[in-house]
Amino acid sequence: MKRIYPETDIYAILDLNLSRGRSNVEITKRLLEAEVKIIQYREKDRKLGVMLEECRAIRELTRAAGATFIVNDFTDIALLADADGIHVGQEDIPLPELRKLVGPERIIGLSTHSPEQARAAVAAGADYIGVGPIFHTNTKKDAVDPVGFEYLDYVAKNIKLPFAAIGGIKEHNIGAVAAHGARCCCIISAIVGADDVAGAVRNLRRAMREGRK
Ligand code: TZP
Ligand code: MG
Repeated sequence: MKRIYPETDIYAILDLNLSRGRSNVEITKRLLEAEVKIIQYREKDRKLGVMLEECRAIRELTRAAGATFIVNDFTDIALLADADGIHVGQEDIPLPELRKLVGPERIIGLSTHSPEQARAAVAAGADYIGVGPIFHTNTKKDAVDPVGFEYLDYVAKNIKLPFAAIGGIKEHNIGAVAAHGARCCCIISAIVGADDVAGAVRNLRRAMREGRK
């Protein structure tokens, strides 16, 4: 069965380094309490065995809660943990090749930074795209320069795929991102770095609703 990329407002990405001593499983529980419907596992330098174990635990929790689970970069871990999908960047395995590995049913997400990349993502069969970085972020060390609202406006107007705005999105600026047409925002530090993770999600949602008006 084709996995569903849900229509939702917040897409949370896990990051152990920013989680203030709490495990990815612990943060996942807080996110699910807050009814977050998409969670991505994005660890770059943990042991593969540890990643698999964590992803299996997160898979069980997200499945029980009816949430979508995406794994960044590691196709082997995504398949072994039965994640709903995989998220990759522009310099990773090209989409047609990736599709051969993950099959037609799993979700493929692709990070994009320009109108050309968005159009290419549609042509290559992405199920959703990341759009950003909208603002400066310290979370991703090799992030390209912020694309600002111009690219977001382009996607909101011209691209039919679901998309999530990403990069430096916080409570004080998420309203503006929503006002520029982002129905879903992808967030790391402002969520996993918060003392009260569920409270941070609530506040982000409220600010997003205000921005849409
Ligand atoms: N891709 C583009 S920006 C980014 C990623 C993974 C990091 C977003 O993290 P934050 O903390 O929400 O700025
Ligand atoms: Mg990548």
